Amino acid sequence: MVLEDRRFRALPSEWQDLNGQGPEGLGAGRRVEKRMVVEIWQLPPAVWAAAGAVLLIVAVALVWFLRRGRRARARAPVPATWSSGLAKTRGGLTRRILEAWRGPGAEEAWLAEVEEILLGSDVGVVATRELLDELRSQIKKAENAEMLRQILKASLRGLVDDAQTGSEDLVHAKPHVIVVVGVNGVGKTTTIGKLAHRYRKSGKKVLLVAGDTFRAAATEQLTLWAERVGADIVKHQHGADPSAVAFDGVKAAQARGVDIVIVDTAGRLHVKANLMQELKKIVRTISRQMDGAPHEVLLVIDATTGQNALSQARVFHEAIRLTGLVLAKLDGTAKGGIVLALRKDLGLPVRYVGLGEGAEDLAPFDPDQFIEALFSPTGDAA
Ligand SMILES: Nc1nc2c(ncn2[C@@H]2O[C@H](COP(=O)(O)OP(=O)(O)O)[C@@H](O)[C@H]2O)c(=O)[nH]1
Ligand SMILES: [Mg+2]
Repeated sequence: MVLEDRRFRALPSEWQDLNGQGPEGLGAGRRVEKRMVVEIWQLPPAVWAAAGAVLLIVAVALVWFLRRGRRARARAPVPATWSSGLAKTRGGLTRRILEAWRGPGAEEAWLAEVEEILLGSDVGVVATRELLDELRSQIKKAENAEMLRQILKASLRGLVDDAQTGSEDLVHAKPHVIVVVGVNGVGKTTTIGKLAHRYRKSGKKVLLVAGDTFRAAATEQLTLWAERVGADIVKHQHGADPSAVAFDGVKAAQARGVDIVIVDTAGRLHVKANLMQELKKIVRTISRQMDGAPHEVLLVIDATTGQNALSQARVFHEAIRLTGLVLAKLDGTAKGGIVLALRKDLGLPVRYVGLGEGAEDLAPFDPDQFIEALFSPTGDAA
C-alpha cells in the first residue's frame, strides 16, 4: 500500500486526475501502471531510434567477438589428423580399389587388379593373401558401389583386428624408460620430441637422453626438442660412449623423480654389426641400473621406405628385443598399407604413427581411425 501511495504522489497532477479515485484507492496504482505501458509504446521516435542504435551496436560487437574467436582457433596449430595424414594412401590404395570395380559379374578381373594394387601399396604378401581370400568370399554380395565400399572396409578392418594402443597405458614404473632405435633419418629424434610432448601434456616429468653421440647435430636437435616441450636432457660430449650417457640419464632420472626417460640412439647402417652391439650394450647398461628397464624398446621405421622397412624391423628385432613399432612419415606416402604388412608379417604392435613434422603429429595407432581415414571422403591430397 505504501508503495502504491508513493508512486501515486510522484506522478504528475494530470495523471492523478485520470485516476479518479484519489491516492488511497488500490485501483489507482493499477491504472497508473496501465497508463505507463501505454506511454512506452507512445515514446517519441528519437527514443526508439536510440534504443535501436544500442541494440545494433551490441549485435555488431557480438558478431565481431564470435568471429575473432573463430579466427583465433583457425590460427592455432591444427594437429595433423588421421584423415589428412592418410590422404595420399587413400588416393593410392582405397580409391584405386574402389574405382577398379566394374560391377557384378566382373569379380575375378577386379580381384586380380586389387592384388596388384595391394602389393604395390606395401600391404605385404601375407596380408594381401588374407585380404584377397576375404574379399573373394564376400564380393558376390556387392550389388553396388556402396556395398562394395562396406565390404572392403570390413575386410580391411578384419586385418587389423587386435586392439592396439599407444604405450601410455604401459607406464607403471618410475621412471618408465623407453629406448628408441632405428636407422638414420627414419624420424627417431623427431618421434622422441613428439612423444615427450605427449607425456608433458599429460603432466609427466620427462627426461631425454642424447644417446646418438655419433653426430653432434643429433644432440643439438634433441636439445631443441627438450627446450620446446619442456623436458630435461642429459648429454655428453660428441663421440662419447652412448651406454655411459644412457647410464647417466637413468641415474639422473631416478634422483630427480622423473616419470619418463626417452633414450635417443644412433642409427648408422654402414656398420650394422657394431650398431647392434652398441644397442645391446645400451639396453644391458640400462637394465643393470634399473630392474625391469628398459620398459620399452621402440623401433622407428620410415613408412616411405616400403618393404625395406620390414627387413629392417626383422634385423633389429633379432638383435634386441623390440616391444613395438613407430611408423613415422605415414603422411608422406601413398603406401600406408605397410601398416597391414607390419602387423601380419612381424606380429609386433604398431604403437604410434607419425602424421607430420610438428609436435602434435604423433598419434597412437588406432585401428578404427586408421580404417575410417582410409575411407574418409574429405581432405584428399593425392
Ligand atoms: N612428414 C613427416 N616428416 C617426418 C616425420 N617424422 C620425422 N620426419 C622428418 O624426417 C627427417 C628425419 O628425422 P629425424 O628425427 O632427424 O630422424 P633420425 O635420424 O632417425 O633421428 C626430419 O626432417 C623430420 O622432420 C613424420 O611423421 N612426417
Ligand atoms: Mg636422430
